[in-house]
Amino acid sequence: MATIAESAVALDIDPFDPAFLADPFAAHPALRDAGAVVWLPAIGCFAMARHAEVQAALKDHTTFVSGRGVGLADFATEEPWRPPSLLLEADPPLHDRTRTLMNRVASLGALRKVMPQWQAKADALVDSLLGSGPFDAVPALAEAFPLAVFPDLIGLREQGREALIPYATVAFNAFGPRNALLAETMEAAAGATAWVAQSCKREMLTPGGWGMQVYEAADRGECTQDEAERLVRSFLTAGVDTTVNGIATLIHAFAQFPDEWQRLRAQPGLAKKAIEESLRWGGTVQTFFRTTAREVEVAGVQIPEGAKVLLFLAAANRDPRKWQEPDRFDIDRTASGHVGFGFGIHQCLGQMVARMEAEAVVQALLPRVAEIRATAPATRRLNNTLHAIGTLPVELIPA
Ligand code: OVM
Repeated sequence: MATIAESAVALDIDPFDPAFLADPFAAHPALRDAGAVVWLPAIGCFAMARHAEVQAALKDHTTFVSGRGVGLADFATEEPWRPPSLLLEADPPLHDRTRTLMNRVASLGALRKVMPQWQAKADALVDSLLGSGPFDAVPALAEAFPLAVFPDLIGLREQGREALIPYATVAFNAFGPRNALLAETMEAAAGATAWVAQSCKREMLTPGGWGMQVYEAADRGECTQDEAERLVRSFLTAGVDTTVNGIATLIHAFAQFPDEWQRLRAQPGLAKKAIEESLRWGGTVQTFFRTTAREVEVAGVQIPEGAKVLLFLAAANRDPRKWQEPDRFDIDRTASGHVGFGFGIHQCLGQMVARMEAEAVVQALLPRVAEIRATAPATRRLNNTLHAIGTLPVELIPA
């Protein structure tokens, strides 16, 4: 039965404008309330910001494809800034082959083995920060911890690991338009990009690490050696800036909601739920695009084939149609069902790495820290995709 589709409501919002990026949550109500699907003339894209439609679009990966890029650029007509990811920017059947291989490498069993070492490192790091007055938790904790564990997990060479953050910053900026933010960070990361490219090569990887295990899968015929190199690049791109900002956001959440820290101290069994809630509330990965592979109607709006659709994951995670008091960080709510890691076949490959890093940090803080006290307002580091924290001045008051 044919339905007559309306056209989408146009909204005069530029989601890559610096003012928008500085405070995206302020604009989310307007995006959600304008309609289930809106049109953003500033970027010439459709957009969805409600939980139900964002989740449904992520689930329908044959209509809302990734192979034409998950940023603003349409790979069907525009040259990608780097060879496309074989996971993120691929559709089945290619995606399923690479994802199966990578799932086997990034397994929960492999992570459980390293957890005791990670916990010891997190404990030592928190001990070193305790009772020594105010400090910036971004470099001292949110960057220090992932950099202390993740490169070793992959099996990267020691020299130059600090390149991982500026490289990822560019990769996440590159999902947006070619704006000043991208240009500045790209220039600053020229050396970092070369370091990352070099570090993906087999001869640069340590035996036993997840990087080498991808090459061993290639030896078994599961992918080519060239594909292995690019799959290792996925670990290096997606695995650091995300967890850095996820941990910074977790610390920031408890500094902003001190009662929730007291509640967690009283009920440490809520740690996993608290981490899940920080993923819902935090919005580290704000957005991803899809491209329509066919004409499709969503909530009465006709979207043509070949359209870019911007999915506001972070707005969906605070949609009052789905969550009660969505702006409140509430460690005891049921946050599962959030789309902070996406949904469907592309759902974050490294989500257990991210959760285990957060868990190690929380378990280190819990017995040691009576209060996570903000000593000055946090500042933002603008990014076209990430809700990134620039500085996070805090003091850890010993228990
Ligand atoms: C990739 C990748 C995956 C997820 C996120 C991401 C830059 C990159 O496969 O390269 O962000």
